[in-house]
Amino acid sequence: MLVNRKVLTLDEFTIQQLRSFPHATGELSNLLRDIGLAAKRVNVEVNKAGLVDILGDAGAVNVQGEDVKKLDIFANSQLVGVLSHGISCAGIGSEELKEIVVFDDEVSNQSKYICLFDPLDGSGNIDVNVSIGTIFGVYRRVSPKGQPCTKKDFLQPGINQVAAGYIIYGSSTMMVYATRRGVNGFTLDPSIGEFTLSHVNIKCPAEGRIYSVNHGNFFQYSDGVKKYIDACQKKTKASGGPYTQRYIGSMVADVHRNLIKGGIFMYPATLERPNGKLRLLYECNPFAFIAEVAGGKATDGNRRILDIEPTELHQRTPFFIGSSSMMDDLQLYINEN
Ligand code: P6P
Repeated sequence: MLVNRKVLTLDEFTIQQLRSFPHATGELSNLLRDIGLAAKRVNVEVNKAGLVDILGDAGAVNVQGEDVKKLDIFANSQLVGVLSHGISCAGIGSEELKEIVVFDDEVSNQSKYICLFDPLDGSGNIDVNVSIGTIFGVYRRVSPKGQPCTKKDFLQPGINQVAAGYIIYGSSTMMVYATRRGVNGFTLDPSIGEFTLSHVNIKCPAEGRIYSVNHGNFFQYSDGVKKYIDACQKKTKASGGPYTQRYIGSMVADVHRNLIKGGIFMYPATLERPNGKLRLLYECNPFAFIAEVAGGKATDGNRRILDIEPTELHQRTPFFIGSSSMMDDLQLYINEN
C-alpha cells in the first residue's frame, strides 16, 4: 500500500523558509543544516555508547574543571569540523574550549554568523543511559565581514540571537530550533537518516504543573525560591494543582519536556554557587530565546536572561525558565522576600 505521507526534512524546511525570504543569502539555512549533520554523527556514537569503548571518562578535564567523557570531545570535534568547513560561520565558542576558535580563512571571514554551543550537555548521564543533548545559539557578527571574527562577536546579549536550538538524544533524536518566526521540532527518521518535521510551531503552555529543581540544594536557595518550591508542593486540585516534581539532571531533557507539556525549570543560585551553575552564553541564552519565541519566559530571578550583557565566555547565571504563568508566580515570591 502506498503511504502518501508528505515528510518535510530539515533541509526541505530550511529551503522552504529561505524561499519566503527572497533576499536571504541562505547562510543561516546552511549553518542549521551543518549543525544537523554534526548532530547525526554524534547520534550514531551516542546510540552505541554502551557497546564500544567510548564510555567513561576521557581522562581529561575541561575548562570547567569537569571530567570530560569521550563523547564530549567527539561531539565538540564534530561541530567544530562541520562549521569550520562550511560557508556560514566565522568562528565558534564551546563549553569544551577555553577560548573562542576563529576560523580565519578567506571564506569563513566572509561569513556573517558566529555560533556558541555546549556540544554535549548532561554528559554525566552518558554512562547511565539518560537523555543528553547539544545546545547552540547563532549570532550575526558585529565585527566587519572580510576580517577574522573577534571576542566581541561572542559577548552579545542573548536577544541578539538570530537562531537557537538543541538536539536531544533520547527515546528518539530530535532537533528543535527557533528563529524569530517560530519554534519547530524535527525527529530523526533512521530509515532515511534525515531530521523530519514532527513538531510544528511549538508553543509553551502558559500554565503547567511540572516543576523541576534539585531538591538536594533546597536549603541553599534564597527564601523566595524556597517559598515558591514550598507553594508548589502544597498545590491542590482546587488551587490549580497538584504539581509534580520532575528532575532528570540533564537540562536539555528537563527543559524540552517542560517546553512541550508546560512547567518550570529552576537552577537557582546557591550558597556554594552564588552565580548559579549553568552557563549564560551556550546553555541559558539559547533556551531563553527558544522559550520566549514559544511564549514562555526565562530570567535569572531578577532580569530577563536575554537582556544580560555578557562579560566572559564561560560566565554562569542563576536560571529560571518555563510557562509564563508559573514564571510570574515565582517572581512574586522572589520579589516579596
Ligand atoms: P545538578 C548537567 O551537568 C547540567 O549542566 C545540566 O544539564 C543539568 O540540568 C544540571 O547540570 C544538573 O546539575 O547540580 O542538579 O546535578
